[in-house]
Amino acid sequence: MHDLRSDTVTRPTPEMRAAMAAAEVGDDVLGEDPTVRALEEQGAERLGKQAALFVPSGTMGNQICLGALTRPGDEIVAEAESHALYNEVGSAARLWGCQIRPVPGVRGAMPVEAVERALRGDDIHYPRTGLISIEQTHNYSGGSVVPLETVDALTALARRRGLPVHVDGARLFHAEVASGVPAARWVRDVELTSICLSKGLGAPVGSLVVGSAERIAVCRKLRKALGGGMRQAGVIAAAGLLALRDGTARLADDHARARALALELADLPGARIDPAAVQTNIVVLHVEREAHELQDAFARRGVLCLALDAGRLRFVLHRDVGDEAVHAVAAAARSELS
Ligand code: TLP
Repeated sequence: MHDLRSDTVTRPTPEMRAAMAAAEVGDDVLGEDPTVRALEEQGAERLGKQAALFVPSGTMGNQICLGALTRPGDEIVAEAESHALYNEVGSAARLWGCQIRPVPGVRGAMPVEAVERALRGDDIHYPRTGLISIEQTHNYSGGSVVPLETVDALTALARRRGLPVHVDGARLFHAEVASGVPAARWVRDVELTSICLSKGLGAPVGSLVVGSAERIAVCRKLRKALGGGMRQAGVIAAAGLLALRDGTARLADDHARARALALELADLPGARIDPAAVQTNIVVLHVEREAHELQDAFARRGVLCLALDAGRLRFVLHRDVGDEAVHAVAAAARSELS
């Protein structure tokens, strides 16, 4: 089976397992786990911020950011197909009493004029706009990089309007590798960022929330409230350290394979993809045949992928799939779509 459902499916490398077995640990809720502390320090440094917090998942990372930056009744402006809106079980509402105002993006990038129009004035009927959230790279639009000019325009707008900004940087390092612009620059003017160690970087578990020391102290308390305070978490942070150190070095291979796959899929009847739009490790194919049905048909041909909805199939490149997976997808697609 070639598993391209997600870059979350990677297994820890032998080096990670060895580091996990040997990790020095302590009680992290008491701030005494040296491996977790090292991971938090190195994560903060990579993003040019004062502090970081190790959390179990990207979803918890995002939700802690939303909770730290809003108050109940607020509206959060986010892209219409963002993970926070689509795939976090309504948690902005469940946990923080916030609603999300969807702004459709162009390849995941919310136009700054549209965001400005979405910000609420002080009419008595309106909620307060509390936060702007940006997803980098943007998953459902096919791993596209939200351009730096857009990020800068959105953070400038937020500053003018006294609003904080959150970046869901589950795949921020893919943007770094695709653009050559360092991750720290991408989030320079952002209050809180969450990054995932367990996607393209290849750790088995874990994410980091990164920001100022003051905000991370607030996040630490929210993590505890959500039951995310982990004890001897150095056992998993040890793999996270290797993911952070080594994980970005091979992302360019995933990007190249994603482009190669997009080119293979580009001319098939019954499907549509713009290969030029494939900038990182995700390929989203628009299909005429029902996508869940196709997902099952691909699985019968040894290829696992994910139907995003009735009309889209997603293939994600990652460390545990190589060129042979690209050929297998192309062969399955030729059989099922032609
Ligand atoms: N995304 C998963 C699924 O939930 C769709 C995937 O396979 O891509 N932000 C972004 C942009 C994400 O893509 C994801 C995971 C998360 C946050 C949440 O991370 P986890 O799964 O660690 O909670």
